[in-house]
Amino acid sequence: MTTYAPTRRGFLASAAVVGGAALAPASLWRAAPAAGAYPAILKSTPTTLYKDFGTNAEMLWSSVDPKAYLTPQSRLFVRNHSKTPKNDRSTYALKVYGDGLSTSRTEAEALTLSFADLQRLPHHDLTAVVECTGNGRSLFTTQQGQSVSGTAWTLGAVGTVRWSGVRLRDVLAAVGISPDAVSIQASGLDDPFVSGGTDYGRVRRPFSVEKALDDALLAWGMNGEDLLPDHGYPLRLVLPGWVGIASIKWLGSLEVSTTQLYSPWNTTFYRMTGSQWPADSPPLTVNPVRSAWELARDQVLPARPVTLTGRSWSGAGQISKVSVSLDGGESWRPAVLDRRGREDQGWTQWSVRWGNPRPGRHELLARATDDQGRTQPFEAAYNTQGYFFDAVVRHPVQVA
Ligand SMILES: Nc1nc2c(c(=O)[nH]1)N[C@H]1C(S)=C(S)[C@@H](COP(=O)(O)O)O[C@H]1N2
Ligand SMILES: [Mo]
Repeated sequence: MTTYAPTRRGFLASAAVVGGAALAPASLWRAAPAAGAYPAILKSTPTTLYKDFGTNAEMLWSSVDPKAYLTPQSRLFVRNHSKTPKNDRSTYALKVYGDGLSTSRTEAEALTLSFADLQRLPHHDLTAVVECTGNGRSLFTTQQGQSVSGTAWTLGAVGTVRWSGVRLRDVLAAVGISPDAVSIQASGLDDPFVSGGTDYGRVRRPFSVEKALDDALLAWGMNGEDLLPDHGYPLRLVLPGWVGIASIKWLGSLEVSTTQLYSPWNTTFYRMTGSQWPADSPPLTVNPVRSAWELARDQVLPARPVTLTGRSWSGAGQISKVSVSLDGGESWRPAVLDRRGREDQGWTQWSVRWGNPRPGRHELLARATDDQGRTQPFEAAYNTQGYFFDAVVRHPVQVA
């Protein structure tokens, strides 16, 4: 996506487009392009920080500040099925309905909760990784020689942020939920997703009542700021540790049901597909273990001792061990775990001293294990949509 020079008309147009503009520093806003056009992503995504995929943009690992544990909103990847919608906190309403409420309600009879209603519930914060199911997808091709469909992310469709909001279990207790409820469908307020001539309707995905009552959050804040429009303003669902698609942005409704609910996002998309997978493979939920170096691919390093840094994360728990290789996988040593997600579900920062980088091309590898005993494999399981690339990445660098 192009970043346009701010013209007078551009500033006025972008201010009119975005209800929450006053909540974020002006520098985060992308000026509007020509009259009538409306960009998919509203915040600025400069090429120094992002790789641009049009409706999606990934964080460049080479731009990550090793001293910052949290990913700033101005640097967090964006994944939009259509485009960031315009929402206004003062008129916002969350609809809650379904036969799984203590008093069954059709969609037409939905309870509506205003932003002020939600803010009256106990506030809760948590730190968690947010990561796209397809993060690392391009490595199926570049590292495993396989072709897959979807955005060709490298490893930057991930971040760790501090969310603020209210627990979904407190919201459900306030509206009244039936003991027979099993499934909740979250729907976004963004435009319907149209792809290959098919209109799939609004982005929506069901999840278990068990997850809802465990650690699900309805979030209005990130890292102490109001959510930016691109990240779900005014309210999004957060399902910590689960695939990014589970955390529906611009949350418009929750349908609570006594029967399992379905949408294209748990049947067609975000399941393992391909000849080696059963036709009824389950919807993907908990993210795997992955690692990244805070370096560009093919980054040029000087031929003198250097401390290299990176991060590892898991949807299932804390990282307990990271092994690294600086010689293409011939020898391994433990990385120093510098800072972990002490609470909640953030990532772990690590470092390794490279004492004698010799001129030439080298491959750096990092392999993490989580406290559930899951270790990154050397080959990711092939699937046609390129989900869950969790293999140890061979990261090329040049020493000159
Ligand atoms: N309503 C809605 N929610 C959504 C999406 C979307 O397109 N629409 N994309 C999902 C996907 S695939 C991911 S990876 C995350 C990305 O969150 P972010 O853009 O805030 O980083 O949002 C999820 N929630
Ligand atoms: Mo995603």
